[in-house]
Amino acid sequence: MKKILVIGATLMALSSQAQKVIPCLSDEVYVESVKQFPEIKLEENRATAIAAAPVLQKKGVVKYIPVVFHVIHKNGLENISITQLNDALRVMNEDLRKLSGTNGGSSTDPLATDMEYEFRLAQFDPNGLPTNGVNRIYNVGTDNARDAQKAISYWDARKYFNVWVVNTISNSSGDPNSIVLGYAQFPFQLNSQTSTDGIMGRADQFGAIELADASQAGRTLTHEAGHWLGLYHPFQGGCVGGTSTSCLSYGDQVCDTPPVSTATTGCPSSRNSCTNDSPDKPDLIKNYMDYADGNCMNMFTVGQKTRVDQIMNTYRANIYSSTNLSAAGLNADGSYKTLTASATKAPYTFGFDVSSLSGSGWVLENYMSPGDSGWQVGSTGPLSGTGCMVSQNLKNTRLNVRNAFLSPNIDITTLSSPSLTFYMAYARRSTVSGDRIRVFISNSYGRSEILLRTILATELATGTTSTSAFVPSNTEWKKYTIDLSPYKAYTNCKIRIELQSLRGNNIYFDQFSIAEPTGISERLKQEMNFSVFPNPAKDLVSISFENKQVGTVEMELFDLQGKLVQPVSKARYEAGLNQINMDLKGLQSGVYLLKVQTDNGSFVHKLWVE
Ligand SMILES: [Ca+2]
Ligand SMILES: [Ca+2]
Ligand SMILES: [Ca+2]
Ligand SMILES: [Zn+2]
Repeated sequence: MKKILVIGATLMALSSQAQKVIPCLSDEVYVESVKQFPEIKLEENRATAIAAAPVLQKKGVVKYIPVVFHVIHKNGLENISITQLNDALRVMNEDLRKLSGTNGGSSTDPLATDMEYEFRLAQFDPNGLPTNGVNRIYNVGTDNARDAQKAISYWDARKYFNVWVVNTISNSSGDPNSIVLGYAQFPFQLNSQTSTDGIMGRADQFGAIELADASQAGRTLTHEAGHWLGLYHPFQGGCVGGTSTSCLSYGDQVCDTPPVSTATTGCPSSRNSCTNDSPDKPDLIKNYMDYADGNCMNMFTVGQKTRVDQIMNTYRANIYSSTNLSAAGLNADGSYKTLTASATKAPYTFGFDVSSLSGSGWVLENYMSPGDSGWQVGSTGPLSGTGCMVSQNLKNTRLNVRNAFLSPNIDITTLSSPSLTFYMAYARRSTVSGDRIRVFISNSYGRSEILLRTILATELATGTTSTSAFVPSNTEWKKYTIDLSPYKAYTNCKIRIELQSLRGNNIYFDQFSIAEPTGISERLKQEMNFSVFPNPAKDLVSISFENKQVGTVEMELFDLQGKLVQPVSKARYEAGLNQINMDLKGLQSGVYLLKVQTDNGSFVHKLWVE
């Protein structure tokens, strides 16, 4: 049934000799499942009957499915980044939606269709708590993983699409020279095998960036998702199901996919492996459910969509129901529910002058260096105060180790031109040191990250190249500034600083700040001769400012939690001196922030109420 192909493996963590690549193990695992749970075969027959009598589905209704990635790792390269996981989702969604500008979108085959299914990282976990949709668990079960290892991390499969990321997958035949790329469980197995429902894939099959195997273009997952949605291989059973009376019950049980004798390999320009179909049509080489190269595949068919809609409606309707989406933090239209704004408000600064990060909201992700070469707070060499972040990178002997630390969620909507600043100090170990820092931003719990900046070793180096541990002097720190204005609507802004280690020396980080750009707001404040009197005040304050020319000035009073206490004024003011009074009666004593927005920018003025 399964053709095994041989390619020169370039996959990670493997020897360079040729390996048998098994693109998909779903059929073999299914046979094992039926042995264990014979009733699945009856359920499959029922699914066949249901799919053969399709009820007309509403077109144009996209079904959204919450996803959780379980990354089982042993601090190795299989612990892929959220950037790579997001790229994996991108490929699956592009393929399922036949999005224009992608491989699928360019298909002109009249049978090619938008499947109208889309995956979204979960925003809430099964307990309703915030999540970025990724569970990372250290477990040596990441090697030769199979169904048994799914228990290491699992969420209710009726509510989430479980995807397990592992280093290697065990092959049924036990052939040590074969590698399995992925496998899926069919929808009609759900009731018998709930806790293993989902797909498992090798870490290098996720997406098409970073550590991904470029030759598959991330489409191993598209293929496995196809099984999870209810599709078989077009070569299922070989040259059967090729007539109008047999196509719904034999082969892949889809009528518009011609039968295929054995799996397609590579990307042939044409192939007709079965000639007993009537009418005799060429194989659909580019079908995602065959085994052509990832870059070759580009279509699901109309018939496949009809089958999927039937099967999904029968077995998985709950997962895309609006109630379930809501519980996972999604709206019915696939957008994310608005999050409660973080209680931590910008302007925000943190100097790492602490002995431990606990309670600070800062989080370490030293997935690849659980020892002391990952990021930690340290008291050696800080730019200011008593501490700073340090990675004793000199001890990182493995290459491309990635360790990160993350800021708390910060509401930056309190700023008009949020600006991120921080300082770093670093030295190279030698001229080949290729370490790099990447700075990411996201809204809400680290999901859907955007890369803000990549800083290479040449730019990072502030100290003298040395093979002994680098400790910076005060003059060996460098300031970095990144404009966050494009993200100023983020109510839960999270910054992730990631070091990718490549033979360098120690690296230090201090004085993190998200605030209005210094200079600009201060200058504006000065130019306007902005003043508040008295300050501290009790019942009434007088605000005065000068306008160079006529223009709008808007003032709002916030408390330190960033909650709007009262709008103060929004009006056009004449050129020259302007004065307004603000009533403070009823305000609790404490510190307030007066946000002033003008045509030329904005600033925040602190106000003390007695
Ligand atoms: Ca068929
Ligand atoms: Ca044919
Ligand atoms: Ca410090
Ligand atoms: Zn398959």
